[in-house]
Amino acid sequence: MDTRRALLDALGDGPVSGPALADDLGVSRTAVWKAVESLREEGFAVGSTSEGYVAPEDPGYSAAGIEFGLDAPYEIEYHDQLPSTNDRARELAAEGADGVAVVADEQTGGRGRLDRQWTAPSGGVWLSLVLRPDAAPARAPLFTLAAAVAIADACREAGVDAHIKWPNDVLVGGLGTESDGDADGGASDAPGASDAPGGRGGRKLAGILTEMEGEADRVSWLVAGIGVNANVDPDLLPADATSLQDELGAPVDRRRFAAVLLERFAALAGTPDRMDRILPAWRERASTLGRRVRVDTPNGPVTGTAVDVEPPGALVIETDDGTRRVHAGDCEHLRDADD
Ligand code: BT5
Repeated sequence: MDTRRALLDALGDGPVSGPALADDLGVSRTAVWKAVESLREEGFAVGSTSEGYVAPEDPGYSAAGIEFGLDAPYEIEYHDQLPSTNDRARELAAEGADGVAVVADEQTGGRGRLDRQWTAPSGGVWLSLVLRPDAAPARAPLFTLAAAVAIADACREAGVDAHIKWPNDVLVGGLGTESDGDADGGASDAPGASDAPGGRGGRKLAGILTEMEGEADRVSWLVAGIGVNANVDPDLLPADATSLQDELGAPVDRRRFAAVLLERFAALAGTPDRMDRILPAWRERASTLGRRVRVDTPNGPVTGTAVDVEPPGALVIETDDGTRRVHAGDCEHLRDADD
């Protein structure tokens, strides 16, 4: 274990002197002193008293809190409140940043796709990762899929059985196996009556807004904006939304959640050689494949059975008029009786 983490653990039960810490941790006194200094630099204010070192106050959900123990090559910029983490991330991207995750406890002007609003009260995980990947702009959708996998895995680790709806929603429920059925099942039973962009297929827990700037053959910067309703009261959210806290009946540790999310994302999309893993991982966690869907594309609706997702993220749909590939749009999972 990292000396700094061991040191924090050792201080958990009260003050411990430097020599006693060195003994406990099996390191030199200089190593103890260095670990204390390095913790202080990172925002963990380890105290000193006549009885020895004292545990710092828990930095909580903050840059130091998220970065500590984070096994991914990202730096955290934390704000209590921002209009939109994507807007701040775009500013940083324009200044040349790479590998920075902008995190806010609350957003006052959160954005969804197509200028939709994203409700982002205090308690969520609102995070935008600035990247400068060595990739062609056409591959950008893969980063959205990787983010969806990372979110789904972080939710599952927290104990919520989340699944992905193409291309960018992470949902809970709606698979026809729950006694309470679809969240919108009662209110919008008439075919086509569901006008929520999430459509049928479960309660929306998270969404992704990927933005980028690039030249013909190379992405200049990419911002993966991730919004997860973590510890949010669903009364504050749109009607077809849910939160981790509501699903679990208790708040989640957002520090851990954000760290798992960033680690999973880095494992899939951190370097070009890993990106082959994205589509198989996405397929495993998706609830869209094998379902009847209607995708509202910029060229009109496409209805049929979703059979696959192809590079860099196109949904393959078998329709009555043959196979169609859709690259963008809002996807609605249909029940068998709908069309
Ligand atoms: C999305 O758009 O799902 C992308 C959301 C991305 C949000 C993150 S938060 C961090 C970063 N900073 C930002 O400003 N944005 C990103 P879309 O698929 O267009 O879905 C938007 C629709 O979802 C809205 O029109 C509402 O119907 C619904 N919605 C809004 N807020 C929601 C919430 N908190 N939970 C679930 N659904 C929501």
